[in-house]
Amino acid sequence: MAKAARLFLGLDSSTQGLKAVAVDDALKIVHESSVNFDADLPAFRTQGGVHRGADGLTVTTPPILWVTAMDLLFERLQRESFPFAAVAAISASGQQHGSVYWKKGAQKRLKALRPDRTLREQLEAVFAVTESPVWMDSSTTAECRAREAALGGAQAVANVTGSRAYERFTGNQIAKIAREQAAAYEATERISLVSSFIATLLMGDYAPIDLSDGSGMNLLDIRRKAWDSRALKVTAPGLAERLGEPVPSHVVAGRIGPQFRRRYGFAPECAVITASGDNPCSLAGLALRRPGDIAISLGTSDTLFAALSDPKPSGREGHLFVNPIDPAGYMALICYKNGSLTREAVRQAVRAENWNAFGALVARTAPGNGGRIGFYIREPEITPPILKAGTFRFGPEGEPVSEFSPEVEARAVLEGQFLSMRLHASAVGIAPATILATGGASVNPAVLRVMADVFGVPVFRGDVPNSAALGAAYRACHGWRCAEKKAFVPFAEVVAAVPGATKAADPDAAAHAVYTQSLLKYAELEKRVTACI
Ligand code: 5FX
Repeated sequence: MAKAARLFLGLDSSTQGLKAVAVDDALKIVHESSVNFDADLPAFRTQGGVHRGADGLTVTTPPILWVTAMDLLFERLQRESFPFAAVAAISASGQQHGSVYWKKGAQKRLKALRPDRTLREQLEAVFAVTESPVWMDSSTTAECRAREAALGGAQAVANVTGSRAYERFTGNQIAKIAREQAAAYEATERISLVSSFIATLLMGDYAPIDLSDGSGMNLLDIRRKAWDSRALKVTAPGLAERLGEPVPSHVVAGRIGPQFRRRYGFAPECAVITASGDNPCSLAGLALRRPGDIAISLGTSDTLFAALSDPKPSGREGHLFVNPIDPAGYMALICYKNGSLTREAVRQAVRAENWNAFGALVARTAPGNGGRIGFYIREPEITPPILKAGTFRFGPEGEPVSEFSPEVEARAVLEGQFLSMRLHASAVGIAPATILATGGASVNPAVLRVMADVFGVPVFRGDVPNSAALGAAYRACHGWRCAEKKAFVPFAEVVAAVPGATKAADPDAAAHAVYTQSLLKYAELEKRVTACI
């Protein structure tokens, strides 16, 4: 590839693989590379990057797999003649909530990493826990209930940490390890998140946890931006020293370590910008630049995220994190399990042969669907928590009905999903001004029309593949610019050159007014649905 002037490298250690995206000074992508855990590292026998326990709840990945993937990714970059020496700064994204337990003596090993050997050869024996719990794990219900009981309930936990106690959140995972594997916990010198773990490998020394990914642990006071001593205490003994101090996401964590310098040819001054979680990095990668810009990713699961300044923690729904690109602000994340697969199941049930035919069905009904509302829970839902699957349909007077006509059914699934998003987004303080729709279903005009009308704001469309790795690269550039200027540079200035997305739908005021009425009814019915199952 052509010799680049100055590059910024972003890595993303996700559930299924490890990716690298390099951008130039103008934030244009100049190189991409990746490793898939199942296909490229079959010896670890992962499926979708994870090992599942016999209980159906435990989900883990060996940290040595992530180490081996780093060796392989950098070998690939080297083979592709990637110009390591041109990298001014590097940062990483990691799947949120996963944790790594470094054994006593590991820091010494990290500092003594040799360039003539792989990381794997040198780090095989440094983990106190050889299977790291990841975000898909849901085996810590007992720890969650104990946390909420000790700290005054779900709302009290959310008020401090930004989320009620969730099984996958790292504090609850640490509590389980301290209880079930007491000797391993005792032998642990440091705990990293997946993000800070990748930065640690890059630096050859412990990298700090950033405030944004650190908000996904049920341990951080998101307003004071420090570990909450009560939350630490109910988790495990001696936790503060094992976590280290959390830092803002844009700060320089250190320089690239000697192993990477000498093995691959990085410049000694190459900065490692503090790593963060995949959702925080995606917020950066989507380059949401004005307050009120929110993104809705329509994929297997649907995710809504937004930057906001006045968060309202909820003991029922959503997560609030410190904002990764503006340490004075916050970001909200609302996850839905019933996304594209549920829309697809309804499309098939109404016998629409493709999404155009589905759109034509939707167009046969009016916004508001004559007062009919449906809940399509194919998978146990996260928002709101609905553990039992089922379809719940209600007529204009709120009376349960057993079926809708195909055109009413087609509209009902879309309206139900977006009314839920509007309701739960507003509950945590999100007031959208624009929506960026991404993901597979964002190509569908019928979907975007209902979205624009329900929220009453313009919808833009723009798919950003690998938004987490790209966001890590943008954040590397942001952190580097802040360090160069010795002052915080607004992220919007850094991404000013990134082309904006195209507008796909403007809201219709009359339709929006109808949906504002529907929302009241929807909220009532949602209470009934969640109460009866
Ligand atoms: C967010 O809270 C999640 O658990 C997931 O989106 C993971 O971050 C996926 F890696």
